[in-house]
Amino acid sequence: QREHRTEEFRKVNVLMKVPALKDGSFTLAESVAILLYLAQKFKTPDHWYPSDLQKRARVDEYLSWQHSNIRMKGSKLFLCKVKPLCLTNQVLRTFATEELNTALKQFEEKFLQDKPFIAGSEISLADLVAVVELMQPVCAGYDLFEERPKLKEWRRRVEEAVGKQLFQEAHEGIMNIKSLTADQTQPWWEPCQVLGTPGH
Ligand SMILES: N[C@@H](CCC(=O)N[C@@H](CS)C(=O)NCC(=O)O)C(=O)O
Repeated sequence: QREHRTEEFRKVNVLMKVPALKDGSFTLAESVAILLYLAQKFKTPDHWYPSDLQKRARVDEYLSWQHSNIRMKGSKLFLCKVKPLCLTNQVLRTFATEELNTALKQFEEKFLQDKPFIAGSEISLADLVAVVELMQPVCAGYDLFEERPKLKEWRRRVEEAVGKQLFQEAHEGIMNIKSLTADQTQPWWEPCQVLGTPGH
C-alpha cells in the first residue's frame, strides 16, 4: 500500500504522489497532465480532448478550475468522513459540506448549465475528472447526487458513455472505503492533510 513512499517510486515521481506515469524513460506527475498526455499519445477519439479550439478551451477551463474547487472541497469532505480524527468533529464536517455545496452550485451553473456534458454534446476528459472527484464524497457517505437532479442525470450520462461495468470497476476501491479499518486507511492519508482551518 505504501509503494508510493518507496525510493523506487521516487524515481518515477519525486513528489511521491499517485498517479504517476512512466513511458520508457519519460516520467510524468499530476493526474491532469497524465490524462492529456495519454489522450494525445494514443490519439483517442476527438471528443475526449476536442481539436476544436473553443470546445478544447471549455475542457481546459474546467480542468483549471477544478483543482481548487471540486477537487479540493471534495477530498476535504471525503477525508472528514473517513478519518477517525475528523469523524468526531461536527464543525469541520459541516464546514466541509458547505464548501463543497458552493463548488457544486458553481459546477452546475457555470460548467454544466443545460448541456449534456461539460464541453457540449459529447463526453470529454473534463467530465471524467469531475465524476471521479464527486464519487469520493459519495463513497464516503454523502450522496450529493440525491438532491441534485441535473447532476444525477449528468452522472448517468457519464456512466453510460464510459460503460457501467468500467465505471463500477474504476470505483471499486473507493466504494469499499467505509469498510476499511482506521489502520488500513491511515497509511494512505496523512492526518487531515487537506483540512486547513475554515477559510483555507
Ligand atoms: N495534484 C495531484 C495530487 C496528487 C495527490 O495528492 N495524490 C494523493 C492521492 S489522491 C496521494 O498520492 N496521497 C498519498 C500521500 O500523499 O502520501 C494530482 O492531481 O495528481
